[in-house]
Amino acid sequence: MRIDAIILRELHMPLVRPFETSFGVTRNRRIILAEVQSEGLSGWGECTAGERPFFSGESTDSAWQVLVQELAPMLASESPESGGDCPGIFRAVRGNPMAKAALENAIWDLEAQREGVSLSRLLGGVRDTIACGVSIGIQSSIEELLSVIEHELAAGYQRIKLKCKPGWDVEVFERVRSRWPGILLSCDANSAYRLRDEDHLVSFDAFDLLMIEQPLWHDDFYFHSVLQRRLNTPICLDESIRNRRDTLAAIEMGSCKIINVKLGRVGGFSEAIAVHNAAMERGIPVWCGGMLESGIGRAHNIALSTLEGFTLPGDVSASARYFADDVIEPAVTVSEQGEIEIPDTPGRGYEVRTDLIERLTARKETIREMALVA
Ligand code: OSB
Ligand code: MG
Repeated sequence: MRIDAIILRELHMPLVRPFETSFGVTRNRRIILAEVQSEGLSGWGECTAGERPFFSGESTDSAWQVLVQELAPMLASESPESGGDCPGIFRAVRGNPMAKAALENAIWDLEAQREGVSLSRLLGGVRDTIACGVSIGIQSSIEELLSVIEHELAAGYQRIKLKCKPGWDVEVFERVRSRWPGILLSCDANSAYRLRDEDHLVSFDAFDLLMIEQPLWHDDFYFHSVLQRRLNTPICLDESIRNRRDTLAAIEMGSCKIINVKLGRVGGFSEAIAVHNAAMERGIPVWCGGMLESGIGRAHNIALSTLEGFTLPGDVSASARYFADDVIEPAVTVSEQGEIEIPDTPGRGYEVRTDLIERLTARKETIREMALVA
């Protein structure tokens, strides 16, 4: 496909409520969207970098720089046939997976539109609904948390994930479990613990958690394998898993029993499918993580979640939990059974609200192939 133009926009989108993790609080998202125009069609992708480099080394500003200076010019001078060509096109740039994913995923969206199939179908998805869970941030009190959980369970969500950190863990789990003994409950530490906390982490086994997500260092496999040998609760790796090789290493070492797949963290749909396949072949369940995405990234997460190995409820939930006004139409909604229905129209399956996007845009850059001067 010929690339006519790549339009990068940074949108400012306030969250409906602050989201607190062990690494900080997010109130206002600064989201980069990539629009790739080709032969009359627009493909859209989202960069899931955070405002500050606290989840990974990427941030909105670092990704913007790499997209404008390096990745968009590289893509604009190529004619990819499919999203699967993008990792090769971007190979010279090390790291920066979230920036790369914004462009690669836009090409997958374009490809699905050109083929007249849904993105889910193009990826090889096998489901027409997906199971949804919620990730609940650290709250100002346990009472407050209990009321948030009550609200999410009433809405139908199938799994509750609690953000945790030292000082916001066992007491919280005790109160939640005594109120709801049977729900699917998990926790996510975002690397808040160290090996000296091993006995403390082993005490989490009392709460019948579905998993403990990324308890130790963001880049570690070995010490997670040591911890996993002492824990009955499955460890799920998020931050550590950057690609298929990491997936193989983690499984072989016994660092985890479950994997969280995030499109941005692994650099786009190609690598996400490779991670999924490697895990599924080895009997390791995966689920789709979230990064407080706008509707574009959310639509992509929904399509990814339809692959066969996504057997656990993901952190993919309704648009309204994040934003008063989402950039897609219809907004993502979740049924009383806690499911999202997969759209079957060509491409991402949700219309892009370009007027709203223009209003939310704080900076914008258009990249075209450099005209050859005779
Ligand atoms: O670790 O899964 C995480 C949000 C921002 C950064 C990291 C994470 C998260 C979430 C929220 O848990 C998932 C979501 O609801 O989008
Ligand atoms: Mg996580």
